[in-house]
Amino acid sequence: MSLKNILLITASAATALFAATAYQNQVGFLTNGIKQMAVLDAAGKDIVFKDAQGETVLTVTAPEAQKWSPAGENASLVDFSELKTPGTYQAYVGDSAVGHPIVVSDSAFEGVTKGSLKFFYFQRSSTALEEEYAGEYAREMGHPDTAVKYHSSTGIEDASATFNGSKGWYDAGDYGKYIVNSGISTYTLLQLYQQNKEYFKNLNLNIPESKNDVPDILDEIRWNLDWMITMQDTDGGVFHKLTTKQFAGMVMPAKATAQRFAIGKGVEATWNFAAVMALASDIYAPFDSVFADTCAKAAVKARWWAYTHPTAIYTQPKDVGTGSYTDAVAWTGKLWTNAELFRITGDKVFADSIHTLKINRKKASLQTWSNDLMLEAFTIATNPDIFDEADVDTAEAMIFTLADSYIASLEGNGYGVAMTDNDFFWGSNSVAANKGMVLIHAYILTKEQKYLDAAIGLADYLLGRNPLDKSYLTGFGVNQVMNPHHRPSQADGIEAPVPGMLSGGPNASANDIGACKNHDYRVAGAPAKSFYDNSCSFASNEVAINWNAPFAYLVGSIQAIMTTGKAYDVKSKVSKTYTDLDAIRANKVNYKRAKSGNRLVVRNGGIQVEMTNTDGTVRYFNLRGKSLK
Ligand code: 9MR
Repeated sequence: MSLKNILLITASAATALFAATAYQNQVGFLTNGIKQMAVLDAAGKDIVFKDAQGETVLTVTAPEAQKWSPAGENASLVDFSELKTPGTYQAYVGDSAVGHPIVVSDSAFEGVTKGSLKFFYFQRSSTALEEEYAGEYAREMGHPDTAVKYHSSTGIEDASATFNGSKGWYDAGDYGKYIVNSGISTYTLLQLYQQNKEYFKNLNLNIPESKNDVPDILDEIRWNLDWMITMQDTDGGVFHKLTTKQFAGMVMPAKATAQRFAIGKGVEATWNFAAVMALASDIYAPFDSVFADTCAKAAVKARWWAYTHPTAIYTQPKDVGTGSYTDAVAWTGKLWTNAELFRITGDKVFADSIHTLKINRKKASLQTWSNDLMLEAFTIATNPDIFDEADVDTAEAMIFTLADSYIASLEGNGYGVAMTDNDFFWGSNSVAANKGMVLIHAYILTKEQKYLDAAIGLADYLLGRNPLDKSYLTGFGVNQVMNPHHRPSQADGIEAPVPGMLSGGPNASANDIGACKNHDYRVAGAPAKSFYDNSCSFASNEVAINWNAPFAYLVGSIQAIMTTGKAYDVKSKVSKTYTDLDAIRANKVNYKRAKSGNRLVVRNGGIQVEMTNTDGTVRYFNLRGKSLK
C-alpha cells in the first residue's frame, strides 16, 4: 500500500471518528417552516448556529442518534426551527463547520417551484426554445409531429394515413409522449393550481405566454393538453402513445427525425384522458370557454368508449421498443374519471359508477402512473360539498391511512424522512414527492402541523437531507446531480444539465447495470445510497414529467401555503340531491338530447347542460337541473 493510500485511509478514519457530518436541504429553509438537519457522529454535542457575521444565534444539543434504515446509519435529527430571521447561517460542531450554508427566507421554495415548473417548458415538443426563455439551453424545434402515422396496433390499417399530433411534453430523458404518464403529471399540476390559485395567479415562469392574462402554470399545462386532445380517435378511444418505434440516440430533438407513430388504443389511456379532460374543462372555463367545452366533450366521449371497450388493454407491439407503460390498473382510472365527471356535472350516473366500483380505504396505495386511485380520493376529499358524504368519508380515510403511516415511519427516524427501505425502486424520488402530495392533502383537510412538517421533510430529503449529500434537482443546491439521463442535456454540449429536473433517485434494484458497463452502484443495506450520477443510469438518474410534477406540487404547495398564510379552503360536507340528466330529459317532453356529445357546454364561465328542442331551439340548465337564461 502506498503512503498516499495510507494517508487517505487515516484521514478518512479520522473524519469518521472525530468530525461530524451534516446533511441538509441545500437550497433553503422557509422562515416560518420546520428546519432540521441529520447530523452524524454528534450525539450529545452542541450544534452552534452562527450568522453571516460569525455571531452565535442558536445552540442546539444534538439528540441521541437513531437509525434511518434506508441510509444504513444512525444520525441525530437536529431541529433548528427557532432560527426565524431571514439570512444565511452556518452550523458548527466545536470549531468545525458542518453541512452547507443555511439559507432562511420567506421565499425559500419559490426558486425550486419555478424551476421545476420551467422544466415542462424545456420538455416542449414541436417548438424551438428561444433564448429569451431558455437562456443557454435555447434549441431548435424538434418533433413537429404534424404527420404522425398510425401503427397497426391502433386498429387503423391505412399505412399512409397521418394526423397532427403536435405539441405536448417529452416524457422523460427520451422523446416519447405517453398518455398514461401525461395524465397523472397533468392532473398533479392542475391540482397544484386549483388549490393555490392566489399564489399562481401571477407567478412568472418566463415562458412565451407569460404576457397573456392566463396564469403561466396554466399556459404551460395547456401545451400538453393541446397534444393530448390530438390523441383521441374519432370514435372516442385514445391512442396509448406517440413515439418512434425505437428510442432515439443521444441527440438533440431536431436531430431525432425518425418517423413517429400513434401506437395502441386502450382503456388505460382512455380513462386517464377522460379524467384529465374533465378536470381541465372546469379549470380552463374562466379563461377559454371554447377550449373548456372541447375538453368536456372529449371527456364524455372517451368515457363512453372506455365503457364499451373494457377488454381493450394495451399490449406493447413486437416491433416497438419505446416505453411501454403497460400494467396500469384500468379500474382506478375508471373511478378517477367518474369522480372528475361527477364533480363538474353532478350527474347521478357518475356517482352511481363510483358507488358500483366501491372505493375502499384498504386499497389505498400511493399514486403512480400505474395506479390512479388516490387521485380520485384527492378530488373527492377536497370537494365535500359536491360528493356523497359516504364517498367523502372513504376518500378522507384513504388519505389518512397513507398519511398517518408516513407519520408513523418518522418515529425513531434519525433523518426525519418518511421513506422506508421498500420505497427505493425506479423513480424513488417521485415516491418521496408523491408521499408529500398525500401529506399536503392531509394538511389541507386538518390543518395539523405534523402533516406539513413531514411534507417539508420530504422536500428537504430531495434537496439534500440524504446520505449522499445530494440535491436531486438539477441547477439547485451545493452538490447537484450533474449527469442525468436526458437526451438534450447529454447532447447540447453544455456542462450543466437543463435546470429544474428531478432525478429519478436511488434504486436498490439497479435495473440498468448492463447499460453502465456493469458498474454496480447498489450499496448493501443502504438503498438510499444506491444511486449513480451518470447518464448511463436510466433506472436511477433519468428525469420524467411524472416525477417533476409531484415535486412541483410539493414545493409549490408548501411555498404557496407559507406565502399566503393559508391552505386550500375545503368546504363543509352538505347533504346533496343528485342531478339526473336522464330524468331532466324525461321531464321535458319537448326537448330531446342532441345527437352526440352535446349535453355539456361551457357558458358564462361555467359548465351547463345544453338541450336542443325538436324545433332546433336550445335551452340551458345548470348542473342541478335549474333552467337558465
Ligand atoms: O417510470 C417508469 C417506471 O415505473 C418503470 O419501472 C420503467 C420500466 O418500465 O419505466 C419508467 O418509465 C420510463 C418510460 O417507460 C419511458 N420514458 C422514460 C420513463 C422513465 O424512466
